[in-house]
Amino acid sequence: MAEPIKAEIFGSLPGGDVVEAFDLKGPAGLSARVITLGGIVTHLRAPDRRGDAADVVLGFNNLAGYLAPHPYFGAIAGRVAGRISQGRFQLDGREYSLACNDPPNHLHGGDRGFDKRLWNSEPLDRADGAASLRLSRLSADGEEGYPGNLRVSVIYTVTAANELVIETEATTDRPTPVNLTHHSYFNLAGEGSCSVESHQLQVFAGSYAPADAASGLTGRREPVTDNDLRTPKRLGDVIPNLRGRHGDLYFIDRAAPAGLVDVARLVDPASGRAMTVRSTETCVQFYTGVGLDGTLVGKSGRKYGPFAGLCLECEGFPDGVNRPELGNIVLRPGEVSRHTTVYAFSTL
Ligand code: G6D
Repeated sequence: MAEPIKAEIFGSLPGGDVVEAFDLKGPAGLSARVITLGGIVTHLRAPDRRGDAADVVLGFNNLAGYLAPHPYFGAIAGRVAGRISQGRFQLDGREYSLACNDPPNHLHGGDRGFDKRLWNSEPLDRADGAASLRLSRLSADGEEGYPGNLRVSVIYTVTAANELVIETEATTDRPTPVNLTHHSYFNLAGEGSCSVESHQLQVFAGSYAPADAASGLTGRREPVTDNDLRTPKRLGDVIPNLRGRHGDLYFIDRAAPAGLVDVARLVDPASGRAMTVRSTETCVQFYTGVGLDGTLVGKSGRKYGPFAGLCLECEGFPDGVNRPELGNIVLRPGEVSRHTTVYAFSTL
C-alpha cells in the first residue's frame, strides 16, 4: 500500500495564502513532490539501473524560487498552453484579445496563467492504493481575457509501475479555448548534473508544425526532416540542426483519434534511466531548454544552463482556436475535456 499522502506547508504567498506540498511515493522507487502553486512538480525521483534514485526534474527547494520568474518549471500551463498567434482569436463571432506575454504572441495562459495560480488540493484514496492527488480550481470568466467559467482538475498519480500519470478534466459554462499541459524539464542523469545532449530521444511523429523566429506557429503541417526523431537520436547530434536549437511542436502519429499512444522515449545511457511518454493528446512540444541561460540556480545548487533539461509538453494544437483544421481546442458547455499523459520510468 502507498503511504497515505498528507499536506505539508511549503510556504506562504505574499498575500498570506499557504502553499501546500504533497509527497506521492510509489512502491517501486518513483516518487513525486507536488505543490499547490501552479500544480508544480518540484521533485521527481526515479531509480537508475542500480536502483539508486535521483531527482530527474529541474526546479527549486523552496517557494522563493517559484515566486521569482522561471520558465514554467514543473507547472501545469493553461488556460491555453503554447502560443496563440498575436494573442487574438474570434469565437462565435466575438473577437478576443489576450496578453502578448511572449511578444508578439500569447504564451501559456498569459501574464498569470495556471502555473501562477493557487490550486485546491484533495488527496485521493484509490482502490489500488496508488498515491494520488487531485488539484482543482475555477478559472473565472474573464481571467486573463478568456471567456467562460472553467472548472478544471488535474490528478497526479504515482503508480506501482513507476509511472507519473497526469489526468486533466475541464468543463465550462461558455465556449472557450482550453489546452493544458505539464511543463517539467527532464534530465534523466539527475537535475543539475549535466546537459541532456548525452540523452537519446525518440518522438513518434512524422509531421510537425513549423514555427517562425518568435516560435509562433505558422499554421502549416509539414513532414519531419532534420527534426525526424522517429528513430532514437543522440540530442547532441540533433539539437544543432533544429530551428534556433529550440525543438518543435509535433503531431503525434496515432492510428485512432482517441486513446493513449506512445509519444516519445527518452534514454540516458549512462544511468540506464528511460522515460516513455504516452498521451491521449494530439501534439507534443519538444523544447530543448535552449533558453536556460545559467541565471537560475536549482535544487542541487548548480546553475541551469542551456539544455540542462528538456520538455515534452503533451497538448492539443495551441493555436487551434485560430486553426481548428490543425486541432480543435474549443470547449463548449455540456462537453467535458478529458486527457491523460503518462511519464513511465524504467531502466535499461
Ligand atoms: C520557450 O518556446 C518555448 C516554450 O515552449 C517554453 O514553454 C518556454 O520557453 C518556457 O518560449
